[in-house]
Amino acid sequence: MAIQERVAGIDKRWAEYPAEEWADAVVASMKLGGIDHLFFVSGSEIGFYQEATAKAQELGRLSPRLITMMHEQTALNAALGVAMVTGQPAATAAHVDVGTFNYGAALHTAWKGSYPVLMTSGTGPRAYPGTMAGARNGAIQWYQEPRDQGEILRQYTKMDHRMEGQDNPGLMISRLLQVAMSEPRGPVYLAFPREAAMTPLAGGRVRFPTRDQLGLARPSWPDPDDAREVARWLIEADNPCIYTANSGRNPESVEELVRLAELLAVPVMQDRLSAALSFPSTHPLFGTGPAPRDADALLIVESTVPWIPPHDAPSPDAKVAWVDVDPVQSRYKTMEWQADLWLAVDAASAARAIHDAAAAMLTQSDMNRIADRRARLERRKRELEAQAEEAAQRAGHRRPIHPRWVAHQIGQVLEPDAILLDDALSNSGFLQTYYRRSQPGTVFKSGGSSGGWGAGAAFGAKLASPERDVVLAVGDGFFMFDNPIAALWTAAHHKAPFLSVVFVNRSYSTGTTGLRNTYPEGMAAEKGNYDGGVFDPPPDYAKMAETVNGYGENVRDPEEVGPALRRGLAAVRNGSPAVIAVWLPTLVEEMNLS
Ligand SMILES: Cc1ncc(C[n+]2csc(CCOP(=O)(O)OP(=O)(O)O)c2C)c(N)n1
Ligand SMILES: [Mg+2]
Repeated sequence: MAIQERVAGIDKRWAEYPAEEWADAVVASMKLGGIDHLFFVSGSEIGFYQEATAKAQELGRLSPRLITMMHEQTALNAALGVAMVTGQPAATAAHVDVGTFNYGAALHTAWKGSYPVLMTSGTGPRAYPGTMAGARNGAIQWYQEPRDQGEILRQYTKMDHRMEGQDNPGLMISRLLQVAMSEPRGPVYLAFPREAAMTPLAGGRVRFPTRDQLGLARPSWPDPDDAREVARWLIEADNPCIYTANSGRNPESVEELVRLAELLAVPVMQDRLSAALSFPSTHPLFGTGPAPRDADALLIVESTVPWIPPHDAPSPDAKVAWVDVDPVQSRYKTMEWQADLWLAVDAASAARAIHDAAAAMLTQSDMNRIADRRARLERRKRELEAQAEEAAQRAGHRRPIHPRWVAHQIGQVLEPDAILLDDALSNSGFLQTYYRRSQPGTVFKSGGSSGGWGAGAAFGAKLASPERDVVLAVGDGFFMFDNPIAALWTAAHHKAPFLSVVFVNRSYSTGTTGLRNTYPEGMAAEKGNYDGGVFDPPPDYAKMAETVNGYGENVRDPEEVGPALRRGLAAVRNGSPAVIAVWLPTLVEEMNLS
């Protein structure tokens, strides 16, 4: 019996969609589930995606846009870029086990960064030749079948599935997307055999529930007693502070956190590893707080590592409240944090509830104390900004160029709504000091620890927000991990150009400053032998842009940094990807300079 006859009418709330084979149902369900882009790297068994999307385009049916990509890691990072900017899922398609392996370290980023992406790959056909549509028809297919394809990446997914004969294909996509999009969000994987994808649907119609018909759970509200308790700790404290990192992944949380912080004049510190801007960096309360060990009431808001124990840990007398949809961080293994209250809620609801509880209990004397603190923190912010500006101006005179100056100049050229991707590693701190970002959704980091994220994610971000500038600030080592030519080609070809600012120190901090920190008295440091940490001379990053008819420039003069960035942005606004490679001292030289 054909599948359509089996599923038709199972649930009358499910709409009917035109589909001649399973692949048609799958692309329709993807689109209905919020997927606009399918990042595709070719393989003989995944031609069904090309056929289904081409057919949908021609017949005006629902389907994501198929985006031709040149490398699977770039494809997955591009999907992460779309998800990070839109909050909606994106999908990838790769070739059998080998393409799945090529997703590579982007799998780590997808998982640790909680991106709701649908990763797929075809499987090597295994049906006996001629017995069904999609069956084996080439010698290579005998090589392609692993014992269990999902096993390759299972520990980096919330759920994985191999599409099989008893499935309703549209339902399975909706279900995978429901899981990916429900908090804590995360990647899901589908192994899609060609034989399954090409299964005919009798009658040319199929029924399935959409992702939203299955439903996404709504964020919960904290217990009002808990909200009052945290409000009381923050009000009574002399030195309270909010420590955040990733809450800005939901842009709505930023406004709620600002309201709470302003009501009580609580400063907000954002971790350097933050996946998104969680608080406006220009706000007087931003960056003016105490270190965790000096605070007496700490509100941790979606931060994975708010301090390094034991040295930086809060005092035993301090009150600690920890807000996260998964506050015990079940995706991470060894965690030794302690808190007085764990609140399993999202940042926006928690901030709103604590704000409302606090507003109802503030006394006049509380408000006077808070006003004093506000004035003190505003003064502190002005001092910090003046010091940072002075340091930047001094750095601006140094030859060779100081990375602090590059970060400062990036801050000067960004439009308020520009999207900045920070993959600048050892220079990320400078970037945070100078980027001056106030709008939610204007700064992102990978959310994981893998190199290779930036250029693919920047392409995805631009594809999803064509009207905004997208700027990638990236270490020269990580830029090479990005598959730069593949990413730049896709940016040029699909008219989604971004500006890459490469910090050319010809070094890995891991293998230079990191090595010296690990072996301060070691032979390598004593002799200045940093083999393994320095790659000098480097490839010409600017020429990489030229290989795809983009704009590239090497900059060695501090006065040229700003003008070069503006030329790069102009090129990008004219439709070409641009690479501005700024030459710095190597990190070995920098250790002796500063
Ligand atoms: C895939 C991957 N391989 C290796 C590392 C280890 N690693 C962390 S930082 C770093 C150095 C990156 O160099 P670069 O991008 O030039 O930045 P810099 O250290 O110069 O600031 C390396 C190799 C990693 N994070 N990811
Ligand atoms: Mg480097």
